[in-house]
Amino acid sequence: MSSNDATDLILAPKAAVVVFLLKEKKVLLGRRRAAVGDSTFALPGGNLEFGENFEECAAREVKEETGLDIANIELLTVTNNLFVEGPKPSHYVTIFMRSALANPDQVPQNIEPEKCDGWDWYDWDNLPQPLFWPLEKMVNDGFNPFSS
Ligand code: 8DG
Ligand code: MG
Repeated sequence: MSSNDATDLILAPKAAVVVFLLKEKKVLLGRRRAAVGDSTFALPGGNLEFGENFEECAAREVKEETGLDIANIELLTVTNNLFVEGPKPSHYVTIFMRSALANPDQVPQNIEPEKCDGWDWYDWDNLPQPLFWPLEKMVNDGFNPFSS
């Protein structure tokens, strides 16, 4: 198949940047409203836009989805995820960042209620269920954003 084939473009892998926003021993999660991972708890984040670096994308997505300003943004790890459960398959290279709040007194707002039921802080040792499966897989594999 030629790389100019329209089917190739539609099914091309994409890059997403998602953020472990940490506060004390807690992480910020929201329950998704989406074709992929509906009703599961996930990190804030979204598609990397043309020309952005990972830190810029992390800060933009967190701001767009929660209203929060973040600081100390660092790259943690990358996973490769194929989503076949929805009506349209998708393939994401998911880039996981870590950050802190720019100002610890900020409170998350649910700015995109059509995409999320709401944001809250959850103890890393007592995470809500069900987690979005890419996150669940990392947790089951022993990944810890506090010690990475
Ligand atoms: P955008 O239009 O604002 O750019 O994107 P979005 O609507 O916010 O995208 P998203 O679904 O929240 O994130 C893009 C993809 O990232 C998602 O379809 C699958 C992948 N992804 C993971 N793990 C996680 C996660 O924990 N949270 C989020 N939000 N996305 C994740 O692999
Ligand atoms: Mg998102």
